[in-house]
Amino acid sequence: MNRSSLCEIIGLTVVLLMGAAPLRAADVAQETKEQRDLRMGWWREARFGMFIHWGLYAIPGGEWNGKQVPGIGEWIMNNGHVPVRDYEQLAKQFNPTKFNAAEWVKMARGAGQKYIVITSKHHDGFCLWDSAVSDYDVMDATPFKRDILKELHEACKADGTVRLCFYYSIMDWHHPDAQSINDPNYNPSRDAKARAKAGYKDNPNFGRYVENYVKPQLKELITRYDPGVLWFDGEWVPEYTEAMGHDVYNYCRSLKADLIVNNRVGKSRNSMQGMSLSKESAGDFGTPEQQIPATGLPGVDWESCMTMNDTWGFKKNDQHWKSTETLVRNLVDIASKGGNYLLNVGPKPDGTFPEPIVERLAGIGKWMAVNGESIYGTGASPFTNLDQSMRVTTKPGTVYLHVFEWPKGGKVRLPDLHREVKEAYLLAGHAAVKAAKADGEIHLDAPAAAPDPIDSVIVLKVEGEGKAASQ
Ligand code: FHN
Repeated sequence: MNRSSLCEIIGLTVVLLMGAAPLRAADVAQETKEQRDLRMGWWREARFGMFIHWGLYAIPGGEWNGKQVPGIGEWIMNNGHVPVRDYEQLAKQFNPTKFNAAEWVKMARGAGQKYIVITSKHHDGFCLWDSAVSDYDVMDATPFKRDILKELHEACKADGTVRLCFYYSIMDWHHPDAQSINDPNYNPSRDAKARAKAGYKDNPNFGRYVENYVKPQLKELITRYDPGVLWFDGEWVPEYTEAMGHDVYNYCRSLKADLIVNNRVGKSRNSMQGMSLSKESAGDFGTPEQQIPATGLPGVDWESCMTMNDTWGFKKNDQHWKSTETLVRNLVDIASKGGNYLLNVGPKPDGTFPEPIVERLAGIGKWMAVNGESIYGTGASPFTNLDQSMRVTTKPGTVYLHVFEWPKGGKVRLPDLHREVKEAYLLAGHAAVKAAKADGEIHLDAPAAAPDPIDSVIVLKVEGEGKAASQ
């Protein structure tokens, strides 16, 4: 047995033991690199997940009293200045009779997505599960009276390939101890000056909200539905502090030792738009949003969350859809920088996905069915200035060359890898590709016709197990 597998077994044993006994904050802080690598393992392998923004806001779908409300669909209560008492009436209309958890999981699996992150509770405070600490939930406030998260948990368990994860908003426009005391709908700006100008007053009971509402809800979500990730958001409210973030992080991990938590459990987004993890901030991965960091986030785990159109929650009139080509190339670009891609779906009020989303998920799935091995479990490219028509992802001993624009005659040129290329072939169909070193480059003579119009992958088997050398 070699050393690395022995370490893995030791690490696994320790994590399993840690899993058995509740973790103390000190245990969390003492996590070794091996233990962390083990805990993050499935998430790094997954590389591609489905974000789902679904809740009462799907019903108005961007319109209120017959008028279009600007901005993202799930913010309609705030952007439309809808009084809480009017907005909460939507619960009486929430009856997504076409909701089918197994169908949703099947679509994620079909697209090649290995995890689902669904809004258990967004900023509006409405809960998609049967919460013992709230009546503002799908079981008590709606005619639907089905525990959506429970059904998704069961569907993911039955499927066995897609992990269920939860988004949870710290900001809450409905709970009296959390909502703005200036005006329940007022979203405390992330900018302190703007807050001061608006005369924003902190809610003096926010600490009670965290202790008596947030933590009990997190305990319900973690102990009932076994999520892989807790994806926090709405952390920018001024009453929520980094210290609270560390406490909530440790609390969640004490309930489930191998849980993964994003960096918005703390306040690191404020430093670099959530793009990096500072040592003093809580959380396990960075969360760049609607962007792909130009050079990735070297040295930290990170995940780009992005929409397919311009809204997270469903909006009837947002037809500004990204092409399947763009979505696949985003996935490849992110993986080539060592990140995960969390691609969003905003289901309709009846529980089905908008047709343009269904089409795009199928198109991505078609590409992933052939080329998934060049994404799952890969690491970042060793190159810093590759031609923009190409990307590289890597595994030990293997380089995946992604060619977006197929060159004339199939003559592909790659900077020198400083490693012998033992074999080269097309990932689609495995046709051999001639590889030779010349003029400080690798010359690949591939078929004249591109194997795939979106991204054709050439596999290079290289000498040695280490990462290919950078330029
Ligand atoms: O305000 C939310 C927004 O509605 C959406 O949930 C995004 C997704 O990451 N997060 C916040 C904006 O950063």
